[in-house]
Amino acid sequence: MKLMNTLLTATALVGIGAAAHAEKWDMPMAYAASNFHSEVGTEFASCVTTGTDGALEIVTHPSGSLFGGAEIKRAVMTGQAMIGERLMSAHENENPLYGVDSIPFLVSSFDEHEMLWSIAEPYVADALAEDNLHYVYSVPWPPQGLYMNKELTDIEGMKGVKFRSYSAATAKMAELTGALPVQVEAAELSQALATGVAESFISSGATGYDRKVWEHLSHFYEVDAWLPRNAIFVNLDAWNDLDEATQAVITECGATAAADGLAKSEAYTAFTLNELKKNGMTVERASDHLMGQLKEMGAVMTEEWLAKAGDEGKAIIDAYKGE
Ligand code: PCA
Repeated sequence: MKLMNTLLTATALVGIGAAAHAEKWDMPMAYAASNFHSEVGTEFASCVTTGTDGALEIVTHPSGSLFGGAEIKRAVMTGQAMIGERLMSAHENENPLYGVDSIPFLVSSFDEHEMLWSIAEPYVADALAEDNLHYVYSVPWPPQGLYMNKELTDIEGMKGVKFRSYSAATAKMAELTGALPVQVEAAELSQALATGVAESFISSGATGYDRKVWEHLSHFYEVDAWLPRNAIFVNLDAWNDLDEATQAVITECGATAAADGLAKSEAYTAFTLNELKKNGMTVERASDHLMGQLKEMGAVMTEEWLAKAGDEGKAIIDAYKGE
């Protein structure tokens, strides 16, 4: 009887121990499940689940199904979700450093962008820590181009056009070109185009492909304005509560995901532009005249960003230009 009791107690303790240690984290993500960011996030989640032998299970929720894009950062800051993915530049209004990847025409290729990011990453990680978030990894979107429902040869053509924005920089672009900005998450983009709430926007070929924009728009101009990033972050209190071994698994899975995400983003660039063409869109580089006008606007935005971002912003840009 005594032995029986001991066995029962031991079993109960093991049971309680496992229940107390196994955790499940829901990971809200804003973009379609088939998008490469979401795919990489799902692989990252299973890497953590496997790497911790199920002690920490991460479950992804793409398409803004758990929290819409605009709510994800706050949800993780406040612990409503322990981990999430968000487009950093959508939060430039909170901290200019979040918009370091959206300074027009500072970088136009993946290589230039990665060089800028290697300098900016620790600054952005510090900014996130001030917001009670631990930065895990991030992945760039392909270069940003202009989607229109008509031919665009001169910036004048954007006057009065309803322009979907996703960040402070995209809203500013609308303002400077005389377009009318309307903030819309990618998950609601098809709807916004179908109902005429938006009739143009700046984004990657990837988002145009994901949202089948050829059903509504006719032109994509490659202008390579910038490459914005999605970051994955953990609630800082939840992070600090993890043991070191679990933190190490998350960090390693994050490094793998970052490398994989970059490769996927690069591969997706040509693929998606081709798909836009195949589906009847005119895909071409913007004319020199239009590029010149856009770059003038970019110079104004760069000055404004530097004025807002202070010493840290200047340090990043100076280091980048000195490379
Ligand atoms: N797609 C995202 C952000 C940048 C991009 O290429 C979007 O349009 O919401």
